[in-house]
Amino acid sequence: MKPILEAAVEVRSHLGPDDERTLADDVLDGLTRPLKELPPKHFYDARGSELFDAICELPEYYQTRTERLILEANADEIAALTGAVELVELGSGSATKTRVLLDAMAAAGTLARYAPVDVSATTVHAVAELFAEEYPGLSVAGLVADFERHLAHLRKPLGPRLIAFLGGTIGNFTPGSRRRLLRSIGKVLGPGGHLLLGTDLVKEPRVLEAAYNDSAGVTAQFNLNVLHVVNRELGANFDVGAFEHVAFFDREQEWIEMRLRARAAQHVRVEALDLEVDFAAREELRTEISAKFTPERLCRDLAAAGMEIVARFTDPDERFAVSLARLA
Ligand code: AVJ
Repeated sequence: MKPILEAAVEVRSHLGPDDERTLADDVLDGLTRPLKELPPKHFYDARGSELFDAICELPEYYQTRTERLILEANADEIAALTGAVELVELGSGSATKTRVLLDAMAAAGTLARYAPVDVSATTVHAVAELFAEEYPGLSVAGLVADFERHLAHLRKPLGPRLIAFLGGTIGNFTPGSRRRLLRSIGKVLGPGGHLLLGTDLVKEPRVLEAAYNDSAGVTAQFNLNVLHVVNRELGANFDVGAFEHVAFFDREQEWIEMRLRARAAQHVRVEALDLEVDFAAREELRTEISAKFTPERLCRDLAAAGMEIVARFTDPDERFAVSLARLA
């Protein structure tokens, strides 16, 4: 017999054993290049996620609290403009931001489904349970997946869909992969769907650089943590203390770049890959780019993905923007 009610909470996983290979692949690719590089997604093990949460509380790091204020001020309008019945959240961020949007949709009387998408199964289960409990009658359809590859696995929309991609995470993507990702989001917006995109804005380099060189040194710990991840996961022997944190604003590219610089020449072995890597003294390994946007760039990137901006919300100092977009 068919159940009368859909299960309130459902979590599906699209990450298989193969996905563990990505760290190994990225390390092999990234550490054998002339300009060494590791993608920022590997920062976020349990300790890295804790450190990131601590970054969000730092006085210099304005992004998280600014975005939250913008959402609080405009969530009702976002709910009204979109008429969204479901919220898809990419990289399910902090519960507080999600709640602001869900509350507005509930108040508008449209809220039916919440779909958190994250690579961390723990995160997806936690937010799924949390919101199923807090919002009686809400159907929760979690997806443990990589939003760069698995968006097509989302359930069919129940009605107008709102896809939230917040926190400025889009900034981690280089211009080409950024447009590719936006295009793949466009494909799953569904009829009447909207994208809610959080982006940090171009501003005085002094302010930007302070946000990535905090005086408490938390960002430095966060950056260095990726070496602990590689040591643990791939049996590498990085001497973490032999590297130092570097972060600067590249004015031409309009992005913050984080690097780890070898204080002296280093020889590193990565057991799982049977790989030997040499660092010259002061050689740098790029660990993150965090793109900052002008309104024009944002418009162009969205247009390149077939989207147009419906509304743009910002704070009085224009530090951060939350843009609402739809297919053009
Ligand atoms: C989560 C990618 C938005 O780029 O500001 C914070 C990560 N890196 N401090 C950012 C981060 C260093 C953050 N994002």
